[in-house]
Amino acid sequence: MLREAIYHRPKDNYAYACTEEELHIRIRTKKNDVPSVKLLFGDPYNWKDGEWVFETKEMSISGSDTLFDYWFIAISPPHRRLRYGFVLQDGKEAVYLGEKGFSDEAINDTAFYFCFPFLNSIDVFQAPEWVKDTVWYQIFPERFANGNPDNNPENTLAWGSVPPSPDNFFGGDLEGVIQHIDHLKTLGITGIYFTPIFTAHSNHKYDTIDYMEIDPQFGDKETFKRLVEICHQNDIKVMLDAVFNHSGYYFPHFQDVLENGQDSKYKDWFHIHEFPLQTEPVPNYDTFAFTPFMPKLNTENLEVKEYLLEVGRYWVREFDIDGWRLDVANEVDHAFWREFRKEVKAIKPDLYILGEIWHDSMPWLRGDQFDAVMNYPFTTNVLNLMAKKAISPAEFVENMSSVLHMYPKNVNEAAFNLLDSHDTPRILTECGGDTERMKQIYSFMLTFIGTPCIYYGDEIGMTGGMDPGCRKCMEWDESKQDKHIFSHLQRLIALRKEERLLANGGNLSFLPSDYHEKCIAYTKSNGKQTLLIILNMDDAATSFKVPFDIDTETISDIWSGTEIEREDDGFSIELPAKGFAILSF
Ligand code: ARE
Repeated sequence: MLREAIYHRPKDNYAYACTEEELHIRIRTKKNDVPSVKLLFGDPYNWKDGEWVFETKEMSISGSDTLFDYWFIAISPPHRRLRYGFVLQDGKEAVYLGEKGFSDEAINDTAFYFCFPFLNSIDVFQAPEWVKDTVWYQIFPERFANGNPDNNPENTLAWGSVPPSPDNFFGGDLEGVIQHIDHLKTLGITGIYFTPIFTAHSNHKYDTIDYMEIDPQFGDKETFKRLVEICHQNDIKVMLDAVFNHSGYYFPHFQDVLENGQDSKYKDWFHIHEFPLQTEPVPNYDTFAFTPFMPKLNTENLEVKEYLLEVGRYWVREFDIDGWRLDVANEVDHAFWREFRKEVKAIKPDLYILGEIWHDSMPWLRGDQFDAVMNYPFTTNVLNLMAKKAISPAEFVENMSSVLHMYPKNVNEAAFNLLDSHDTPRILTECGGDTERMKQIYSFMLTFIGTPCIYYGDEIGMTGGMDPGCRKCMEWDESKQDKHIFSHLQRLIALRKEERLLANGGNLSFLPSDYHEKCIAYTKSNGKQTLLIILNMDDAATSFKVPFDIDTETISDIWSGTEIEREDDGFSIELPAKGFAILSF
């Protein structure tokens, strides 16, 4: 047994309260090294005749990645407190593991063991329940639809007349979204994520000038209020983009520092290294990346904090938005985000707080800051298998197991899953224009765990490379829209609404690794019903056995609407290349 590979540490993703009663406990061992792991546990205060009273329960493997097996158990301690350890056995030895290390026998001292001191309900991570049922649609407002030419900025180009560039404008606005709400309603999405809409200099608006105004090229507050009302009337949530890590160069407070230098009353609003300020050849102040036109805000400064917290409150209080997506969230201090959560949740307790973080985000997902992050590790893994074919299906499952075990289950359930965005090439471009493959990839995302997001235009087959290529004007000429993709996504979204188990609740687990030679297969079950999703990763039609003892004569594929008859050796299903099935039993 390789003890060096064994790891557990409460809390985070290894020991967490999944509900107010249920603890989830995980431990990691070297892959295929330990055949049996038991949880040894008891109430910290339950002693009898000088002996600590404990019991043991078998744990099960909830997933494996390239290096490790992840063991799991759910347990509901009667008094919501627990001392626990592990008994690891292979053919040759049994070892006991507690907080103080390994032992060859059970130790009659609770101090040896790990501790989950008390399951306080306020500590339970709780993302808004509605998020799990939401299918998001991301809109880059400048490129979605020009509904009101009167607010066109200078040099606005004819819609889609030339390729997008970092500096050109086509006049997209909020009125354009209102005029196309039927497109979104027909698709079936139930949430819109808008990239920034406040007054800013650029076409992307990540260089804010006024956090309290709608950019005039997008419209005004009355139009935005009407947009939110119309979305809500159509059961569509609205999430805005908060750019608090930095302001724009023309943000009046930064302009004041440029003009007055050390005498500016705003000099401590930024991280300035020396005066006078200089923007080139290298800015002598902190910025986003090395972009001189995005000076980093000092969110530890009380005035800045108060200013931005009011921005956070204002758009929730006055316009009833349903979520904030937080730009460059990982570079803003944790203290600010803890206050931000308190302030905006006080106004709207079920507001969705989504951080933009591309890496492991456990420190922001403990329940005191974000409800979720943009799940780019999910994106990378999906692209590597399904678009780039750079890994095998079995490696994909290992990588996805690793991604899932980065976080608690209740964090995974609210994860913001995406295939592309305004910062990445479009998924159809990543698939080399293979629409069948792209449809299969969306089928995966819309049947997986987490809340999925469709990037505007993907639903009609738009392509585009890295920013700015991925920000083309939305294609509204129906003769140029791929209706097959649209109806595929429309059906998937409708099925996700009909089949609750697809969207919410239940437990997801991949089939054993040796099943994944030519497919990706996972189940979602709630103890009563099981859905088995199989995606054929082969380029040829392939038959797959259903590796479960099912005591019925037929099972349904709820995607194709067909019934599968039992054969002598059980059930199997033939899938076309790049096809998939959702079997229910
Ligand atoms: C654009 C071009 C750049 C160019 C720059 C020059 O894309 O290549 O150098 O212009 O001005 C916004 C605009 C962008 C603009 C950028 C800078 O939308 O068009 O860039 O401002 O002016 C990292 C951050 C992540 C960030 C991305 C872009 O971690 O937070 O970089 N994403 C947000 C928004 C962007 C926005 C900004 C931040 C700035 O979503 O749209 O850009 O407010 C790896 C790394 C990630 C990295 C990711 C992408 O995966 O792990 O950390 O994200 O690549 O580069």
